Amino acid sequence: MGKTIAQKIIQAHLVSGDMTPGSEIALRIDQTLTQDATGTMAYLEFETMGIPRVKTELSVAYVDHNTLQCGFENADDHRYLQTVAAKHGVYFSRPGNGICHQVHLERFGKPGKTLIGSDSHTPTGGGIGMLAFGAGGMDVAVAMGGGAYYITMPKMFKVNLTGKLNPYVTAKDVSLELLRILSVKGGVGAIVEWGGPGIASLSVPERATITNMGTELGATTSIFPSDEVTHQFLIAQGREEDYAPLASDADAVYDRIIDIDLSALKPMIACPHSPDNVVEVESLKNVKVDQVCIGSCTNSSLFDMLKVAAMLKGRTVAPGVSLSISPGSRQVLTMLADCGALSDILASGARVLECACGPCIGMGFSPNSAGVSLRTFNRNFLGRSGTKDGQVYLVSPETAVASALTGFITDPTTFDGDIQVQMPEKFKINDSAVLPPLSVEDAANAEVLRGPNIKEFPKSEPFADSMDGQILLQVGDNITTDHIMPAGAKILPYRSNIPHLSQFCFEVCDPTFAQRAKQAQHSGIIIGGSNYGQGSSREHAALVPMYLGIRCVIAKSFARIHVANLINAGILPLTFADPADYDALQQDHVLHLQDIRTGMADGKLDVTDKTTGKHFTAQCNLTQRQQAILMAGGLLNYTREGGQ
Ligand code: MIC
Ligand code: SF4
Repeated sequence: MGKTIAQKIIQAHLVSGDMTPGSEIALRIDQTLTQDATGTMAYLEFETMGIPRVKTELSVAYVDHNTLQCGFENADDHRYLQTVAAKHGVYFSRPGNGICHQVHLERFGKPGKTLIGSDSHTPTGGGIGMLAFGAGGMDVAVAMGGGAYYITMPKMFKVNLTGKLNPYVTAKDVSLELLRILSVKGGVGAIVEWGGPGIASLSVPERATITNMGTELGATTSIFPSDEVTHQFLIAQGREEDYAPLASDADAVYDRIIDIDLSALKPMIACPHSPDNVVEVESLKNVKVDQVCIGSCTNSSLFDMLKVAAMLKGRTVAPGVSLSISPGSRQVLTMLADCGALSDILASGARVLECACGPCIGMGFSPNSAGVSLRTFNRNFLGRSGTKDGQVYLVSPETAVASALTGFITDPTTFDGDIQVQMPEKFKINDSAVLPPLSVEDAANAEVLRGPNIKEFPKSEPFADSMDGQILLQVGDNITTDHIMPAGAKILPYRSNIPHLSQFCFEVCDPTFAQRAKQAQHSGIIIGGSNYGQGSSREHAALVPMYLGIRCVIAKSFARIHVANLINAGILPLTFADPADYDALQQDHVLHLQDIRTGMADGKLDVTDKTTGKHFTAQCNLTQRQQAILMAGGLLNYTREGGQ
């Protein structure tokens, strides 16, 4: 039987396991990336493993999330990351050099290689034919130490593209269309492979927009073939030697095939507050816009920015709109400056921000009260922008500019003008903001500099065989990690300070949660709906609840990275055997979990609601390794005890 691209890469990297969908597989990881907001924890974890130098082919530490430096915290963390990276064989991409996924694509990504990153949008690398996964910091730390990455063997989906995009219809619209079809849960347990005759007309940055947004489908990852388009991109980046062709076999079998005719597609928009709340832009008439933000790892490539500049050239942003533009990397910004496009952007009245995540993660540029903000980003979760009642819509750069110019949500196909943009034959290459690690000799004596913001890693406890736990919170479907552990300018600087962060846990859902959890007499339990923990890879959404005494989450279903983070943090993830049991539970009920060890091994546990006297069955789909991790009280304890 023929193989898909992903199956070929998995086979070439398989350390253990069987490639039947649903079974656990372990993969050898060629490259890792971290960003600062998750990286501090990942390197603290790596340090506790006592391995002097990373064992991957390449590991890069980026600083792109926390660049505001409103106090000593961020600068201290940057210094920690720079020194810990230098000591342990990791390249360091300095603050301002760009967003990790954009820079990695430009300078390091290689077709056919495996990459894990402590950021959920690591699948952006699929745009260049990498098998790239978002993961929790602890999994990345293990991979840096040469350990395998464990996942459930995914199903294979294929999106077959035909036709060609019409002017002003973009790769972002393709992503939004797929979100409309599949929803934020539709990709769970699957790798989405893109193919068909339509892909030949999509450049690498456009492909990367699509694989980036695959994260919002809940997909394990997304990937494009590596073809002549990939080859030309690598030549233009001065990295022809990194090229390797990659294609699926003609008789490869997919679990689901979705056809999209690019020629029939229209500009799409995701309405508040979910990336799958998608409609056609033209259906939204007379919606006044307060703010437009262009950038993020989804839409900040040179290709995107040149189109933006071409549309803005000679025009002025509407008086009621505040427009921000954050180029994805220093390379993009430099090339915009060199060709004059930056002047066109500035002349339009746009505000140019640093090459960083910025507004995407609520680091500045929050909208006004109840403000309508159009963003070229990938997430519009409630409160993520920093303004609680902000109305965030997700759009393409073209829709963003058309709307910024008129002041209303505007279908860009009504825009008057032509914006043909060509990819350059050569990108401008200057890697001066990427610092190579120290030599082995120099590293031995190098000091790692830690600031007072770096607090000790919280400790989790092994499980006893039974426990009483109090339901401290019951939440609905599609709870994101932004609900569990919000980010934003006030909180993000404390990513290496779990005690401080803990005050904000679940603040969006219930501001009393953290206080109640601290005062609880029993261990804590959270009850979730379906797709619990979607969104970010931040392990803080598991470490902080663990610090607050949460031992178990019972949900209708979980998002992939978050459930792995819960297990790594020593929190037991259970699912309802009968989702109707969810309705019988209420906050403050005390649940008794009996025979936890045997239950884990059997795949089901008997739970008694001591408050009502009712029983229900909770499923516990854990591999033996995951059971052992939980029994040890988390991955760090497990690794310290010699577990693989
Ligand atoms: C995000 O987009 O939510 C983030 C911020 O990049 C996160 C990582 C984090 O929380 O630090 C992600 O996507 O994994
Ligand atoms: Fe940064 Fe936003 Fe991309 Fe996350 S989604 S990596 S915050 S740009």
